[in-house]
Amino acid sequence: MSQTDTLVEDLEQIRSDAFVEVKYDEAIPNNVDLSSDKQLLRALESWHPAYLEWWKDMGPDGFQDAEVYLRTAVGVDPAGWAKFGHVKMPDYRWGILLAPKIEGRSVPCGKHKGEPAWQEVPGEYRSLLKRLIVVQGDTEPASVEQQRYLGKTAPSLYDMRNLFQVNVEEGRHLWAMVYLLVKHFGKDGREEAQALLERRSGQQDNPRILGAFNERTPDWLSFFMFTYFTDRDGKMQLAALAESGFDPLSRSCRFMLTEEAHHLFVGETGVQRTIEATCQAMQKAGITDPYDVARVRALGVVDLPLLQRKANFHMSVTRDLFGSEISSNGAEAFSAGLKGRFNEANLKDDHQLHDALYTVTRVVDGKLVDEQVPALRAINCRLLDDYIADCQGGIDRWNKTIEKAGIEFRITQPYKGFNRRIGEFKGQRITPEGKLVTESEWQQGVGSWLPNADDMQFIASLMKPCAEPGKFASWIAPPARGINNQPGDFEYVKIA
Ligand code: BYC
Ligand code: FE
Ligand code: FE
Repeated sequence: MSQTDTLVEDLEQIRSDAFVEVKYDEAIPNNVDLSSDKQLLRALESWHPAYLEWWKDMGPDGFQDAEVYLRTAVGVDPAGWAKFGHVKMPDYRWGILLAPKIEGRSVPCGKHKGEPAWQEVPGEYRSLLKRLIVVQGDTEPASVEQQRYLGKTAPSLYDMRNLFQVNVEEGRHLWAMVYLLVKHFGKDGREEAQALLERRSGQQDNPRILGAFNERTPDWLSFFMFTYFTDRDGKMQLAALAESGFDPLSRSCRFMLTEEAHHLFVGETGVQRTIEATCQAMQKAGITDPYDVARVRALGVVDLPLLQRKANFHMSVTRDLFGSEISSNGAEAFSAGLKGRFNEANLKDDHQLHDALYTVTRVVDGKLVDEQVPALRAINCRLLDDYIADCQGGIDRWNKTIEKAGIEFRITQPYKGFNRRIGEFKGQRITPEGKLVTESEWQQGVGSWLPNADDMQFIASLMKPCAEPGKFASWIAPPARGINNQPGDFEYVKIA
């Protein structure tokens, strides 16, 4: 019996356990009683083959027949929601899972605060709500497309498995949004669901909606930075949407957040292990100067200044994903009660922001100035500030490793306005230290602030695949422990 069969058997077992209400005997695993809504079921069943076709065309290139040690969501109970086993990715059970309904839940913010949460789409906000769901949905397949060639250069089977785990779950996140579109938005919802399979990351004539999702993720350092910084936008936006007064969206996002934690873990530990390998190699070679780049690179590890430039790129591009700091769209989504703030329920204010102000940094007459603006209009700025604070934890842990190795170097976050294309700082030239500079000063400095051609070439030269169980490429240290406590030489991916 193959491992896949065992997994299916385990799932059967779990299905029969009374406490789990996820149905795995249906074509589309779900805990939303799909079988009782024939029209919805038909719509999803007709989308399913198109999804699989998209997955085969745009999902992990060259590994569709590999058996991957994946976790599958089998319930929404926080104590035991996942099951592990080797599966071929196209056979992954992409399901529709909502977090449990909270009885008596009300709209948490905005002008409808305190009214019962909506179970159906509030007519007056239909198009705004649909737009939010479409934008959220669009990022999920985009990231899979961006990462589709990485399997071939994986630094280990462990890392390859983590990549594929993230990929299948981003696929499931697409399902989550498509379910909402198809169930709640009729014909145009079905059209949007189709369009989500048609846009392509980086494609000229039909690109993905948001900027960062059209950038390339050409190498594993980019992947780890992306999963640390850009999946963290996912965390923040999902947390804000989990506060939605539209209850089905809230419940979808609450469950998605459970999966998101692993994506952030992959990013944080990926960068962490890269730093570990660098510090160990430097110590062994007796190099203490982090700027002795040629010697560090000769050791087959990533120099720390390059890591900083990579981080600068991913942070600045991701900050653009929060939209303009001052935004009428943001204000409307909040006052309509469609999208809350980070941690809305625990904030101590009126949750309506009647007379509240918020400090936004703007560029006025060639200077950076802090202005008090109505908090309602600064909703995006606030989420961005919360995001920047949330990024710091992992950076501090990375720095601990560098400090322990006795190397004088610290990874820092660049100034908020550095390298921005959206919002208040768009069109300005601002250094990572937060100094407004001229175009020529920018051109002079940019090679030391953002990855330059040399950097990218060097990173590419490190991307030698390492697919022997328990072995790792030179530039990355092994993880502290295996996935689901598997031993170090576990065969996470059985390459066909
Ligand atoms: N690129 O008032 P504005 C994730 C557009 S990540 C291109 O400034 P608004 C994941 C904007 O669409 C989380 N266009 O901003 C992570 C609007 O266009 P329209 C994704 C941009 O609307 C890793 C116009 O500019 N989820 O899950 O308040 C792997 C003016 O907009 C950009 C969400 O984003 C940009 N960067 O806020 C996998 C949540 N920024 O409508 C997955 C849902 C803005 O005038 N989305 N524009 O044509 C939202 O909440 C909002 O749409 C945004 C923008 C926060 C994105
Ligand atoms: Fe996602
Ligand atoms: Fe994610």
